[in-house]
Amino acid sequence: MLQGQARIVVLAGAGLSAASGVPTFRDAQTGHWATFRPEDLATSEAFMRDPQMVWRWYLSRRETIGQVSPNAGHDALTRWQRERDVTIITQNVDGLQQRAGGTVTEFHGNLFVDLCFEEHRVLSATEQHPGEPPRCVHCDAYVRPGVVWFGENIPTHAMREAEHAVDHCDIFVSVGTSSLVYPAAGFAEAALRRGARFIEINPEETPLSSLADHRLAEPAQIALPALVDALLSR
Ligand code: BV8
Repeated sequence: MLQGQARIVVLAGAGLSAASGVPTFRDAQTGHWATFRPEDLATSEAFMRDPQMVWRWYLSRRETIGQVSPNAGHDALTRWQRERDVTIITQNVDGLQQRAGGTVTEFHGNLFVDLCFEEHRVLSATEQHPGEPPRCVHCDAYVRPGVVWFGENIPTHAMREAEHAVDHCDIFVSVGTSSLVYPAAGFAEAALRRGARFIEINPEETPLSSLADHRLAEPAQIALPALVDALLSR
């Protein structure tokens, strides 16, 4: 099915970065953050209510991710993308697939980008007054992370890229996602409606598992290298 000229879309979730040591959203938060649910912190309401606390949460995640490396799952996706028609849509904000050399559509933004909270434009370090959070030198609003918060729309360019890829794919592969967060979780069904095949790679079941043509109930760092080796060796 995956051989030849098949047009493949891969939707990646936090499970792909788990082997690198990045806690998934479903993992209990550790340490100081253990008392919070990510869905409650990753919102503009939480940021407006307590900018310092939310900013510190993002700083701690930047620090964690700054110390980890892409894993064999990321490397396999990059290898696959170099040899075949593979589009990678990532829900992850950790930048690890790019560090592994892949080209991705960042559907939920990027943790390491700083935005002006009011103007919603990217700010370089020199455009910020230091602080927790820093402030925009142009309008004095708080600086926020360049991620898509719950309740916020997906960036237009990312949505357009993703929808186009899903509309034209032969096979839709979801890897390491709980398939709970929309609109990303809606892509598998959109692909199926168009007659594409659906492969799910996840050690756990998800609400979409019953729709999959094939399920690889394996961790991504094991399943992806094995799958890509098998495909590229023929
Ligand atoms: C929006 C950035 C329009 C922030 C994130 C229906 C339609 C539209 C919207 C909604 C809807 N229903 C509800 C909504 C609202 C909401 C939503 O989906 N809520 C959920 C909780 C029900 N969606 C939104 O708000 C989206 N915006 O729709 O705009 C709109 C506008 C106004 C009002 C309404 C709608 C925006 C969603 C983006 C949120 N931002 N991230 C940040 O990072 O701080 S999403 C965030 O959670 C992550 O980025 C990630 O994408 C997601 C968690 O999902 P996963 O990646 O799947 O990770 P998870 O931990 O859940 O699961 C890990 C999986 O890996 C598990 O299954 C596990 O078994 C597996 N695993 C573990 N280890 C491995 C593994 N798999 C393989 N290998 C391993 N080794």
